[in-house]
This record gives sequence, C-alpha cells and structure tokens, in this order.
Amino acid sequence: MLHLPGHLGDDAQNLLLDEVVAVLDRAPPFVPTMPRTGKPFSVRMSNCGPLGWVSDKERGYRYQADHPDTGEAWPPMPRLLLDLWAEVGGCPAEPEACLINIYGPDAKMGLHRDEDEADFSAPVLSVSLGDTARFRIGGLTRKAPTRSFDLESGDVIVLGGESRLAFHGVDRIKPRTSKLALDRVPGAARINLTLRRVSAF
Ligand code: MD3
Ligand code: FE
Repeated sequence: MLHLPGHLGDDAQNLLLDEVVAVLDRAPPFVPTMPRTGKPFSVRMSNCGPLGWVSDKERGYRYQADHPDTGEAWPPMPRLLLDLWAEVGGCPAEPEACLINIYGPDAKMGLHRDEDEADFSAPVLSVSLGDTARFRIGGLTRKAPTRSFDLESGDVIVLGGESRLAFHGVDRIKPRTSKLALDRVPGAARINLTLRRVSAF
C-alpha cells in the first residue's frame, strides 16, 4: 500500500470536485442495498467510466454499464482521473470503473474486501475529498490484526500487490475537518473516489 498524503493540492481538489458534481448531475447518487437482506448502505454512491459498481437485494454486488435507477450509461471518466491513474497507478491498462462514495457525517463502511473484479493484478487507487476519515486496514483474513490511520482531503492511496486483497473499512468521519466546500453535493461530508480495473488485460 502506498499512501500519498496531500497528493492533490487545493486547486486540484476543487477541479476534481467540479468534475464529480458534473458526473452526479448526470448519474445521481443511489443507495445500494445488501445482497439477500436488502439493508441499505449508509454511504450513497455513483460511478463514472465504462463500468460502475452497484448492489441490491436481488442481484447482489456487481459491475454494470448502466445506472441502477435511470438505466443510463455512466458518464465518462474525467481526464484528470485517467491522468492520475497513469501517474501513480503503475498499470498499463486504463481504469474501467470509478466508484464515487458519498459519506454523510454519520456514514461508515464495514470491514470488507474488494473482490468483485475479475482481475486482481491491477491496483485500486483511492482519492479522498472533504472531511477526514478514520480508515482501517488489516490482512488477508477478517481475523488478521488491523491498523488505523486518517485519510484527509487530497490524499491518494494505491493498493497493489498483497494489499489489493486486504480487509479494510471506514470507521468514522471526523466532522468539519476539511475546508473543501462540498456544499454542492447535498448531504456530503466526505467523497471518496476509487478507480479500478474490472476485467483482465
Ligand atoms: C484497501 N472505499 O469503495 S478507500 C470501497 O473510503 C472502499 O470510501 C473506502 O473501501 C472509502 O471499496 C476506502 C481506500 C481503499 C480502497 C480500496 C481498497 C482501500 C483498499 C482495496 C483493497 C485494500
Ligand atoms: Fe473497499
């Protein structure tokens, strides 16, 4: 795992936020639900790029080319994100999915593994915007010891190699810790973008 604190400066964060707002205008946030139980996530989501991650009670976790509510194709991946992937991803193939996680002040994400992709050789790249998150990462089993650290606005992390299949989650959001104005995204305290390769290359 590579943590690049403050990789994006204030100007880059604001440009990226503009792009996110434009994506959300076309692909509004949806509330994913858990497979089988239908329990709603506390995080709202959207996507850009050819594929998007979605989940619902009936069909579970998956990637698909269209928005689960509108049926429209996801908006294209902004140039800025393709450039960031090329700069720090260390992967010859382009990312296919950018999941946009929108956290309110009380949202969290339980410990899980990202394993819905067909190919784990590509890294996952994450960009944090807005309030600081207390992030937890462990090992390859749920029982392995975990360690926690903060993800701040502008931080980038690259999960490759061993870390690609590590259990991880977000314990809490630290309210009012960022000066980035997220007020154009209703209810958002923090936005995390994860760029992924889904299919083999
Ligand atoms: C470690 N998102 O969308 S980003 C997710 O802050 C997700 O929204 C969190 O976990 C968030 O699946 C964490 C950092 C991250 C992303 C992918 C990983 C850490 C990871 C994949 C493997 C190991
Ligand atoms: Fe994850």
